[in-house]
Amino acid sequence: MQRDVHEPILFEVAWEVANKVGGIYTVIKTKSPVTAEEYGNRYYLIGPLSTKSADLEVERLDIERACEPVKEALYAMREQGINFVYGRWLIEGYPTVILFDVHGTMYRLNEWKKDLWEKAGIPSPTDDFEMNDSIVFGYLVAWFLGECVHRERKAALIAHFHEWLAGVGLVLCRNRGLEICTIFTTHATLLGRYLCAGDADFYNHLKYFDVDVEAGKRGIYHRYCLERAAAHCADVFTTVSHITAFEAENLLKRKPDGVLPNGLNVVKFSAMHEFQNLHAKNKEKIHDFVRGHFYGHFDFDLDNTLYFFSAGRYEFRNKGIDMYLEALARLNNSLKHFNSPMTVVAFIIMPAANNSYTVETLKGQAVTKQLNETVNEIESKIGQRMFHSAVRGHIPDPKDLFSEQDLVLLKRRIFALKRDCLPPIVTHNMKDDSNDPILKEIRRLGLFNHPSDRVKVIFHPEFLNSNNPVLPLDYEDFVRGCHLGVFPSYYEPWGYTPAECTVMGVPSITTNLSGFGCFIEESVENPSDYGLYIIDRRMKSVEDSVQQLTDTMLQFCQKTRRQRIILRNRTERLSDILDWNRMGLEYVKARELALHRKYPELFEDSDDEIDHSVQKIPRPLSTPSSPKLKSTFTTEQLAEQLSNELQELQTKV
Ligand code: G6P
Ligand code: 1S3
Repeated sequence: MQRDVHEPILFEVAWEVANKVGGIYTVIKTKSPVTAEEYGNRYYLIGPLSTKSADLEVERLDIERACEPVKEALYAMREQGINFVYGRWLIEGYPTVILFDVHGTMYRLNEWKKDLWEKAGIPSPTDDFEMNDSIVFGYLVAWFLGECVHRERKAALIAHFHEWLAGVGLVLCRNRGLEICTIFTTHATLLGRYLCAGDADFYNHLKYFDVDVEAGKRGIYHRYCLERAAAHCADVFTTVSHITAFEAENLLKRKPDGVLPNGLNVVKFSAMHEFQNLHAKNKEKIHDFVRGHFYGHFDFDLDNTLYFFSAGRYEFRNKGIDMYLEALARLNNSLKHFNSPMTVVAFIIMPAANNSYTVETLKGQAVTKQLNETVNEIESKIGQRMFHSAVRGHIPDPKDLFSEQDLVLLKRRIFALKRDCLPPIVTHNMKDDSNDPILKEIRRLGLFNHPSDRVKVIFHPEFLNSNNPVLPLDYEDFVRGCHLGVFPSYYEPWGYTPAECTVMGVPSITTNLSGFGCFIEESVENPSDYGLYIIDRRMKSVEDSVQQLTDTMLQFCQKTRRQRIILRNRTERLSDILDWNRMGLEYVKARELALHRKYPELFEDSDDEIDHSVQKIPRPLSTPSSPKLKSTFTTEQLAEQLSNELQELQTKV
């Protein structure tokens, strides 16, 4: 049978469809508008049913509205007692979703486990609940795709599976010989993550690990088998970055066919200064928090204070928090040594087990709030007195404006600001304070928020939101208010955190071990001119990398306000290269390759690989240019750059 490869139906399968767990949710969600635009109602997202998030995020619809093969496939499954939600995900792009009830189908688990072992040789122990979920999910997906492929006689079908948790469905498609073009994207390898979190010299030994033994030692052999099988069964195998491609080739033993980097939905403001204003507005809110947190020791100048932060999943070594803290301690010494007027407040936003806020944290915000209210009250009374006097034609005597009573009230508020202890490092009561890796390291380094310290540390072990009683900001607004994001990751297949900083015009530090860092190195001629600093963690010793990080932060502290404003403008200008409108093209290429491999006779050309040629973004014109660069400019590029420079100058004025 000849299928139409020009208007295929696309199914994208992931555990994080309308179900937020980590970074893959961001990938699927932010990519949806471009894919929905390309495929229209031929695009279906398939995930597990999590009623908690589905109730909030999905508009349930009647399956009558689905296209014929999908509708019939779902009816057939419903007749067999399978429960699912069919509807639209309430996000930009409004894509159609099919969410299968995995837990409601657990009664089939043992039968399907046995089948997976017999057909694919993939073992599954009883106590790995995530693996169990992935098996039931995979069997439901393969069942559904099988029903569709038998009913759809015209269009070609593509199924794109993300990460090992969605891998069973892919393995079964291959095993059952379904006529579907399959793509598998791994966003991190299981073994890579485990090896890096330990003490392995990962990148230098990548070629030499005995993968089965290492997976066995860590109790993940069965998951590893599934991940490896999915990588090998796919028509097209991809990862999110070149560094993860290298890792996958060595650990999963298949060289990826291509790299599909992660994009973002870039929202551009019509005027450049708008995002700068947002920085100033949100920085004010962080100032409010800092005044409260450091009450009694608030002896530094907020005009000369910089906010640094690191955030993400709590993986101490993988996310480079060990390096961040060590470099902060060195920065503290340098700023003291140079008698710098600058203070750095360094935040760590990483969820860890806790029992809510400490009394000290709450008290800090309460006493400064009271002081603020008292000052406002006095201010209003002074205004009234001044008015009453002036309305009678008298110029008031300043002594009469501020009463004895006001003074007493103010003194009481000021006395309440006294405290015997240092401002806390951590905002919450930690469940295991003495063994927490971040707190242990801070103790070792002696970063205790002493008045003489020029670097202050605040660990907030919970993600942020605007209902937060002490730091009421959503994560995005918090990032906008900060000056520098610091993400010195050791293991980071992509790394959305510095990418998000970029689209918000906030400079950041990443490493050449993160997928994003490598992508920027390939695409931008001199990233630091754009406020993107890439620490070398690949070729340098740990000591040298820490020093490079320290020097980068120190140099940032030496910038004037005007230089920081210009830098933010340049950072924001880079955001276009991270937009899905551009990044999504790699997904298009992967799908074309999958079709090509399944139906080679229908294509004229004989290309059997993804073309990743990139054109580097040159240095901004306002930095001293290199002769090489001058000769590579086209007139259009020059015109565009000049118009950007003009905008920069206007912002400065
Ligand atoms: C933005 C605002 C300016 C403000 C500046 C502060 O650019 O538009 O009004 O002066 O931020 O920058 P800084 O780096 O000192 O926080
Ligand atoms: C993974 O999530 P993680 O933070 O566990 O996938 C993300 C999306 O592709 C990626 O950005 C990240 O580096 C990976 O590690």
